[in-house]
Amino acid sequence: MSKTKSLRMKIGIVCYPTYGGSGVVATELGKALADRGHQVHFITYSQPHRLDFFSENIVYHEVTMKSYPLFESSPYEILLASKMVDVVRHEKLEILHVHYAIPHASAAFMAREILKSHGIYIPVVTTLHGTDITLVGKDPSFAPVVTFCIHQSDGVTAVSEDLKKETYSTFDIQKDIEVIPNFIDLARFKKQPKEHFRKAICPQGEVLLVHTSNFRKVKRVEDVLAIFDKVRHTIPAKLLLVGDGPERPKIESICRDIHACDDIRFLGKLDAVEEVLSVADVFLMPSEKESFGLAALEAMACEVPVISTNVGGLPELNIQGVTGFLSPVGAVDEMAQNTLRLLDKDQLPQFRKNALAQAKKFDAKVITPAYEEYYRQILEKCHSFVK
Ligand code: GMT
Repeated sequence: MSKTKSLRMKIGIVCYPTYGGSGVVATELGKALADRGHQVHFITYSQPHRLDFFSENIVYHEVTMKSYPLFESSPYEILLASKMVDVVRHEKLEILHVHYAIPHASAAFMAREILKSHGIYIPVVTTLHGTDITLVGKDPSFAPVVTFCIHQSDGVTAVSEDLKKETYSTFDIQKDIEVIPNFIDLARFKKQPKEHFRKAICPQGEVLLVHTSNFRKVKRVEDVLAIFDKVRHTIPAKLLLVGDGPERPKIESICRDIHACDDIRFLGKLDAVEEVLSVADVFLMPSEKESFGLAALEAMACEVPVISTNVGGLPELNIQGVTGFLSPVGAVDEMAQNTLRLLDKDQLPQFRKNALAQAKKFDAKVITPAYEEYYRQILEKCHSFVK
């Protein structure tokens, strides 16, 4: 598997520390690499929320915000680049892995150029996560910098084949992009016996639908409610909404309009999402765009089949008629019909088994060595041209 297993590396990881797929993937990757003996240095503006424990192989470096009367906001990219220079020099890092192109890839480029003047070449790997390409990155106000920085990175990975394709079609990029998908810690995300919780939520034996997201427009949470509303008119049902974000007030107001407040619970930014997934029957992901769909993978690992749209990387994860069903964006009638198909007592157990089998293909134990191997290739390539 990994030729690098015995080669311990000093790796810098830069990510968004907030709730959100890219930060979760970056943090979980750092933890897995630390478990495999590498020294991992996280560089960001606050402690990543899944990094709340001690590990002898993990160090956290905070980028301190600075203000000055002339600045409207803190110049984060410059502060981050300066911190990267400092950490690379003093901790003798061998590779920098930045997650989400904006602004991490450009800050890393700046840091790498500064370090050259100190006689140090630090290879930079950029992982594209999705909205950095599909929404924000393609905006003309960002596109020239994103294109340049992707080119300048020593290595580029994307979390799905579809994101790789979209990157090539959106930007003028000739560089090789390696696809390394999202992954899951199967020791944490597994179906747990939480029947007491299920009884509390579904006292009359109702079916239970779950949605997890950051409640941004792109997640189309209003479609979750539309699907749920159609399902509950056929079969008694409850809905749990995990997460929070800008669309929440609108979603709360829809709940009132459709008189569903007693059947829907908002759980907020819950850390132990696997406990909720353990009692769910179906997971709903009607996103407008989704480069991979980490939240759906978490559900599948807990044996919950998925109703999703057929956009982006979702067809690489959710297999039509096997682990759930896929529909065009906004096709809420079809998604509601398919939810009812999944809930059929004779069908659901097999869908649950299939979902788990599919999740196993994205086991962190398989994907972490793929990143190690990729780092090794990039280090070899960079060492040969630096020599
Ligand atoms: O959309 C989110 O949930 C957040 C976003 C992020 O960048 O933090 O997630 C993106 O990256 C995840 C991890 O690689 C992917 O699993 C998500 O599909 C992707 N989101 C979108 O493409 C909308």
